[in-house]
Amino acid sequence: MHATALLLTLLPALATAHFSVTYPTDRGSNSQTQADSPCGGKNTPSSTRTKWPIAGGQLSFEAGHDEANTAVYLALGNNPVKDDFKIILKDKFLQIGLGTFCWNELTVPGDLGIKNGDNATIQVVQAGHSGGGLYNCADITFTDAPMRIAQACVNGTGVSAQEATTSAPSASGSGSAAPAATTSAKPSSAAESVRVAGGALLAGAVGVAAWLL
Ligand SMILES: [Cu+2]
Repeated sequence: MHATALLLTLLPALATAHFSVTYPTDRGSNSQTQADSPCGGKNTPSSTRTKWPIAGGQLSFEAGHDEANTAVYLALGNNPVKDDFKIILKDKFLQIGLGTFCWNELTVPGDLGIKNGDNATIQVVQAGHSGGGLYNCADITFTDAPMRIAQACVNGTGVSAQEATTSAPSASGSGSAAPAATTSAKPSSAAESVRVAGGALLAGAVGVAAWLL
């Protein structure tokens, strides 16, 4: 009985995420379900949403892997499903280093017709330990109010971005079926990837899984 009680108290610590979005507030994350698209097994939008500027805003996550291919997507609506995460906020790049990775101004494409009060969900995707994706979502409400960043964020010591690798290991070792357009625009330089939101664009069919394999 004592052993069981001890085990139960340890479980929350063991269930920490592979990575987690820290701003805007995420839905929560759990390492056991984080591979479930689109939101790491957290399928219910947060009841309290972070107000986030229509033009874009701050996003930060805590990296628990010392390197991982990463991308940030956006889906509009109150409760988007997997196929809705088609807007690229940050094309794939390689996150390097453990700790805080952040953008103070991650730009949202201007041609989406987003209005004050519209809801949306930001999705951060990272490659998992053996191929496949890991997911974490944060629910937002867009605002046209001039937003000031409460506290500017900086990357943790030794945390940076590099060009995404295209040959991350896969679990099966076999090629994925019909990879999507993986030869599209290269990420910008490391410095730009961190500080400047690159030319985000709408993709008709985003091969989210393709670059992870
Ligand atoms: Cu992990």
